[in-house]
Amino acid sequence: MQCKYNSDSQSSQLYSRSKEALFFSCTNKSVEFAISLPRITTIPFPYFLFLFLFLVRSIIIIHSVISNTTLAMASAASPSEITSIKAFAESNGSSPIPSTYHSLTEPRDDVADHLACSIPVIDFSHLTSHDPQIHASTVHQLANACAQWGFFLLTNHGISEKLMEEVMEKSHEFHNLPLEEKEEFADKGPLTAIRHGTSFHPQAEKLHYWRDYLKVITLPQFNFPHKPPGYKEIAFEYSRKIRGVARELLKGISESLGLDAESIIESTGFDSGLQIFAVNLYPPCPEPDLAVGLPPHSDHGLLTLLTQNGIGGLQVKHTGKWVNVNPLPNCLIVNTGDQLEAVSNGRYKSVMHRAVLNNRDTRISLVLVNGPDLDKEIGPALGLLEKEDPLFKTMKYRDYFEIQQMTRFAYKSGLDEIRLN
Ligand SMILES: O=C(O)CCC(=O)C(=O)O
Repeated sequence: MQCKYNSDSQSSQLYSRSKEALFFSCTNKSVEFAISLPRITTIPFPYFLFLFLFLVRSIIIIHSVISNTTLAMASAASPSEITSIKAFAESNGSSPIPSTYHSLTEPRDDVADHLACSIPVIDFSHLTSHDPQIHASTVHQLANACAQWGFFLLTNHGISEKLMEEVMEKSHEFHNLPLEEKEEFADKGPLTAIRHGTSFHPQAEKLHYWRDYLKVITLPQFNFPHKPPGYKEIAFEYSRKIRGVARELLKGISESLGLDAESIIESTGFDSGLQIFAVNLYPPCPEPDLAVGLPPHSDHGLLTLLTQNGIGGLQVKHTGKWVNVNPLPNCLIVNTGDQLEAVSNGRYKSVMHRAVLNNRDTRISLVLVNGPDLDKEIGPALGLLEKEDPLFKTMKYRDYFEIQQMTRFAYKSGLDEIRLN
């Protein structure tokens, strides 16, 4: 390459500074560039510096755009491949979450905190009391709790603290099993006996939810994973105790509607009914203001009984506002489901609730949905229809369950599909 020095001392210096770079360019690339070299050497130093810095900055910008695009592509591609949000969260650390997990629609902090302490508390031992006055007054409280909130805290339910701690501990152990150990339970559809998965329904939904779950049908037949050791036995005991509590609550609820105590149990075939035992795990989320553990939804059964590992996150919609559910120690959180709204002919609403996240602690909730017999036709209780018109169609719980599973992705209540008028 032939290059001449300019006699101007500033430009000469410049030339020698730029020589190395040009040398590489020339050897690797074009002759044209070598030809234009003499003109570059005549550019005054400030302009050259400006051009040089501009070039460096452009390279940095282009590099960052390329690497962000690569990241975004990886994020967009990965959610459908995420089979466990727990595993993903552990590897992702505090990095931004994939945009498909930006599923929080209403701010989680926009809550009516002053209402949290108004969530009704029902003393179960009073409901089962042989003292007619104590029992009657508790039935009255139950009526108000179901009609006004659809949510209440249940104390003195008779399930030992030890059993509740053990089932929680085993549930944590289950979620801590290596992924390959849980593969045999991979979700194969809503009425499969045992299913492990993540989010709501990753294949069908557009936005994903920061939750892993184990869902097991524990009634009318008991199913459960055979690992970790001892989990199945503890879960059996817990499932049956919860069913007993739900049965007593339904008797009180029947009475509160002016029906015979056994009326709802008989008309729904409750004693051969469905129970789904769900174990939700919500790992800490680095962006809890963007993601949600579970979107607003109602439950399909009659009564849901929930307990958690001391970490809050459940919110209930009450008079148009989200309210944090702050449980009392060792209580159960109870909510009314769609089937109870239908049976009570709309008197006891199935209430929307959701699970929000935090960036510190893993939250676990044990959620036992107690429903009617899948093959029983369910509709407004006949005793109520003596004085009022039915508000819901009567249909088999199995058929309703299918409708509900389909509508939940559209954030609609399955009840809208069976409402009359
Ligand atoms: O984890 C919670 O608090 C809510 C769980 C729930 O609503 C569900 O599993 O349907």
